[in-house]
Amino acid sequence: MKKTFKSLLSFFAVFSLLFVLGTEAMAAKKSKTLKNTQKKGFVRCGVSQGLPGFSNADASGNWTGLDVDVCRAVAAAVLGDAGKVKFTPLSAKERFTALTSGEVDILSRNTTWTLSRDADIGLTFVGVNFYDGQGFMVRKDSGITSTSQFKNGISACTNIGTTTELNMRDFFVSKGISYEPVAFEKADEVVAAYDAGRCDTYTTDKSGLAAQRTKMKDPNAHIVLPETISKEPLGPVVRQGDSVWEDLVRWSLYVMIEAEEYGITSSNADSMKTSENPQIKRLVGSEGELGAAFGLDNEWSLRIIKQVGNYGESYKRNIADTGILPDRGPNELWTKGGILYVAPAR
Ligand SMILES: N[C@@H](CCC(=O)N[C@@H](CS)C(=O)NCC(=O)O)C(=O)O
Repeated sequence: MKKTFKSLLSFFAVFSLLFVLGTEAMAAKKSKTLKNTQKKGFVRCGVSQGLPGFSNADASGNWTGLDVDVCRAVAAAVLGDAGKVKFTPLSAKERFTALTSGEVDILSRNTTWTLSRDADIGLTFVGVNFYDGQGFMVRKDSGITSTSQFKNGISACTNIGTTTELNMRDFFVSKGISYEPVAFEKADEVVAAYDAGRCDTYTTDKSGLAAQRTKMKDPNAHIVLPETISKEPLGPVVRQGDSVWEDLVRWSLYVMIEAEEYGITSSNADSMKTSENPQIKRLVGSEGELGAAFGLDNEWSLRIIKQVGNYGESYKRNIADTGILPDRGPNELWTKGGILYVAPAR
């Protein structure tokens, strides 16, 4: 009898210990970055210094763009308001230090996911929000219609601290063409130099060429050559070491892409709560508990869709309707011939 009582006691002791450890583990899941963001009341987001369609501020300082929307989605999920974002414009050269030093908590700035950046001690890429590749722009009156016409001594304007510089080198070296790089830190300096005729070609991501040409004196005086010389998967980056924050940013982006796949939009999201489809119900929070993993309520994803829209809405608003890149190309859903394919939110 005594023995049974003793073993019962130790069973309860072990059970209570496991219970305490379990709850602590759950609490620890709430990340430091998430806690700080909730305390501050805004998401700290590093963006470009002005790239129409991706991250660009108007005269009153309102930021819009496909990259901006990733940070707005996180703000909607975490703070209930997509407007609660502090944007920090960063040049290509300074962007990673701003993230690792803790000045910003998300870097969403046409940044290419590469091995050396991802494997860097301080950085983690969370996904791709725009599949791109590097291209070249030339003046129409140069008569050049293909990179195969490039000659020795060609001068090329570009940005410091980018994959662009490295790919350009690889390209010209592999073709055996001598070239003169003309590089600046600020993107606007690059555009101004090319526009003023200081170089024969301007090279960057094709999305960047399309966006920056809108700033040129005569956008129609230039053409983007057909060749694509690299892969530039562009996406948001977070600091390494906070896996809950990393997951939260990743799934905020994925929710936007999956919402498009399931036909959930900013205007029909509420009515989708009573859908027959369990996957749609999970995305709008009327079934399952997908927010719990981040320590968030169940409407976190509904808020993203309602306040920011699905990926297609964001693309249309920022990139297609602004005339930057009307055709989605590879950035179309996998169900429609593109390569946008994300893991299922379930
Ligand atoms: N995707 C490339 C290039 C990124 C980049 O900084 N491109 C320039 C040229 S489009 C740019 O974003 N400029 C905009 C700005 O700095 O505001 C990378 O990650 O290195």
